Amino acid sequence: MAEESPQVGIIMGSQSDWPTLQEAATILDELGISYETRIVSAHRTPDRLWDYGKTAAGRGLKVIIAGAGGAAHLPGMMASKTRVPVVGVPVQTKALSGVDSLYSIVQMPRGFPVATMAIGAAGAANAGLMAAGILAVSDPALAERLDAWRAALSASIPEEPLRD
Ligand code: RP5
Repeated sequence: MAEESPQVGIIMGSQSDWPTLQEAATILDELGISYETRIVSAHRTPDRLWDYGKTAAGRGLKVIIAGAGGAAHLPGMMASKTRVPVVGVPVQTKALSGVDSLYSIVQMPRGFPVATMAIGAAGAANAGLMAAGILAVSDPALAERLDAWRAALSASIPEEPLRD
């Protein structure tokens, strides 16, 4: 579902963030949600960030998933540039395990929110599910697919643990 009139933008600060953000893309694929993927760095490509934020709503994006690590200013800067909801994914880092990313993303000033997920792969997958939930509010067919996805996950959890 990549690139076809994308409803969701998945952006990341670096190619090295892709293994994490891929988890969000996988969820969107499973739920049949169109998306695009871009490298947009707050520090290395600030003009690209500016243009992406300026055109996001007009291009029909409904949710932006933004992942970055370390001094992770991408989600917050994107939120300052567009009214499209931004879901932030703190990428795990070697130096500080992603706590740096988390703090950089979560602690936004009043007025410009970022819906901040958990650090790393689980956070990225949840970002995909958060985007799906937002879109499902006005898309009954997607709401049905999301309900089925959630029910399947619940059904996959055994009632009793396996014992050695
Ligand atoms: C951040 O710096 C990126 O989001 C990435 O998580 C981190 C390291 O980037 P690379 O040095 O791997 O390109 O801007």
